[in-house]
Amino acid sequence: MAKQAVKNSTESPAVLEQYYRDMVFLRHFEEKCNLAYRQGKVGGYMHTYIGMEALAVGWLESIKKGYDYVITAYRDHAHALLLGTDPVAVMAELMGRKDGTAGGKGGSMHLFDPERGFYGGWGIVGGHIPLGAGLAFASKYREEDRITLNFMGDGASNQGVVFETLNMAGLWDLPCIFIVENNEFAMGTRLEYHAADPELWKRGIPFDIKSERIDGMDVIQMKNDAQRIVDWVRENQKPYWVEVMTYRYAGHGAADQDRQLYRTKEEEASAWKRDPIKRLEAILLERKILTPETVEAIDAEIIEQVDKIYDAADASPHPDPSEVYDNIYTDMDVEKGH
Ligand SMILES: Cc1ncc(C[n+]2csc(CCOP(=O)(O)OP(=O)(O)O)c2C)c(N)n1
Ligand SMILES: [Mg+2]
Repeated sequence: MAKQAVKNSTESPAVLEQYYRDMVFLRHFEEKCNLAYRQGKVGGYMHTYIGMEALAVGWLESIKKGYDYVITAYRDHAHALLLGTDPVAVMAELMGRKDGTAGGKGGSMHLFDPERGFYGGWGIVGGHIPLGAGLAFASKYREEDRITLNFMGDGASNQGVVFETLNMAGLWDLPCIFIVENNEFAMGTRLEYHAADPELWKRGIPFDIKSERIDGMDVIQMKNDAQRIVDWVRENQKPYWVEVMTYRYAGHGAADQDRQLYRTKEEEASAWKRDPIKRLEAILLERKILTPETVEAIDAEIIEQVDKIYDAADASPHPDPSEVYDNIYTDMDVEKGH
């Protein structure tokens, strides 16, 4: 079925090229983030999405950007960038600078851009899942037809709060899509060692939630499946649970330099054969939408674009020390409740 969807895909050449550009942009952007980390310009934790690009591109292409809600964990650069958050602000946030999305106080794990429907960027594994259900509840309560994409990792799907949230989502028919980004690892722990039943797709079933497993390494297939599910949830105003199969090429975070403690070089090399960027590139070349020359030109163009983003972010000043206590607490009017 997967192959057929790709073969029969009706996306125009321009759309397919855009998916390609988006994925290449994310890859180069995050390679630059890794460089900035190694240069000591990024403090705290940082987790890249390298290898998983097709997943976010497919899902975010299938929603109404800026209208629907999106929430995820700390592996959040791709989601923010694809929703249109200024890449300079994202890079500056990683570097702890004034022009960052949170003025440099949030860092890589806490990107946030509610104007574009992006509600973070959260560091506590599984902790944001009920918040995502809350977003879906809000749109239902207000009788809007927004849907919420509630992303989590395979490890996060074991957290107790996820099961409580699924119960409420099933009970209250929340228009929320729970998306498990199954990249086969929770830090250094392989799926089989952390999940009693590694078929994570089944976890919505006890809560009467439609559930399925899909491939997240082929962007065309991903987009088709995501669109079908997004349309169904918008139409039926009910939740959906999806396990998306992907792979994390990098270490867990930028500080994880010992990947061979939990997986072999051979496994990594074999996983690279499924690289979603190369996979789409092969299709574009085969359909003559791109040539080897245009592939190279796109790459060079995006590298230059990312270099400029890095320079602009690096030119942003560090926040003034006098602002250290700003935006930590908010003044609340107890009478009004906000
Ligand atoms: C409640 C909680 N426990 C432990 C951690 C430490 N921790 C950070 S990431 C992580 C692994 C999560 O793996 P997964 O959900 O598969 O997401 P991935 O990193 O693969 O995207 C752990 C255990 C945490 N941040 N929060
Ligand atoms: Mg994982």
